[in-house]
Amino acid sequence: MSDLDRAAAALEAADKVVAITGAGISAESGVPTFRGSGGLWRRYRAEDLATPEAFERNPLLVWEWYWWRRTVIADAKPNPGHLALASFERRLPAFLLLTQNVDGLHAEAGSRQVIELHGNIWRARCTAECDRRVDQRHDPSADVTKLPRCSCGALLRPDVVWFGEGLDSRALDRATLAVQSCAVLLVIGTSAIVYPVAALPAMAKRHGAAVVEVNVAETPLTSHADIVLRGPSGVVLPELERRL
Ligand code: BV8
Repeated sequence: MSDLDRAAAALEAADKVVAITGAGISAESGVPTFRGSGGLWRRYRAEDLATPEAFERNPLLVWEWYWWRRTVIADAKPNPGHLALASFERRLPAFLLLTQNVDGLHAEAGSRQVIELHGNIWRARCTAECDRRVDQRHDPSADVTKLPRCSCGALLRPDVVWFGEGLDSRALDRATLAVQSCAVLLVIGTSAIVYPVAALPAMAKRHGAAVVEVNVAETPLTSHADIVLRGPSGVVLPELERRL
């Protein structure tokens, strides 16, 4: 039985399936990954940009990075990998999608049961107590020369989780409960090194889940996975769906 057939059989037998995705699932949509070849991190040291200290030091530089990333993501469309996960949600008895991605492509592909653990690049939030959130997807006023401000006057920041910041506790609790009670955990397109999300697959395994990794390369998770499907998620996931 091939690994794809084994993975399909595990999905069909599962009462509950959870998927964790990272930047790799959006690579075939033209969104650069963080650490792969040609990734965002090559040209930008994320430690210099995706941190509260960086924003404190130079908010315009941080906004320029996010505005640039928005221009790349604005042209991106969901790829067959995103679409296959949206189909899993419709076809499997219980399916929850946990994503580290901030590009919003899972929702655009039709996934509804999605937890965006690292936030969403199209939202901005107030840096003051008002904590207002603003959807900037259609915000023509994103004038890239001046800093966006909340109606209360304080600076707005990208509504994403930076290094050194805690994830939303309710979202992380939901994600933790889900991986502790699923029969199969799909881990797709992530280098599996950013915590606390990188701790979830081991937690799932401890609670009896079968872990299936979908990646073009080896990661720290590979040796712990029950099934490894080596290949681009835009090819592997539709292949998996065809076997259901
Ligand atoms: C926190 C959002 C504490 C913003 C991001 C040691 C132990 C534990 C923790 C730490 C530690 N050292 C440092 C830490 C803390 C740190 C951390 O984990 N650092 C890492 C680098 C070691 N974690 C944090 O700071 C987290 N917060 O710990 O806070 C705390 C707690 C309570 C209260 C206060 C404080 C916050 C982490 C979130 C940071 N935010 N992004 C933005 O996007 O700008 S991280 C960033 O990395 C993205 O979210 C991204 O999703 C995430 C993970 O990267 P990947 O998605 O995996 O992407 P990557 O490029 O790395 O890999 C792509 C993969 O796809 C590769 O494997 C590649 O082979 C594969 N691929 C490529 N093409 C394809 C493919 N696969 C399939 N198909 C393809 N076609």
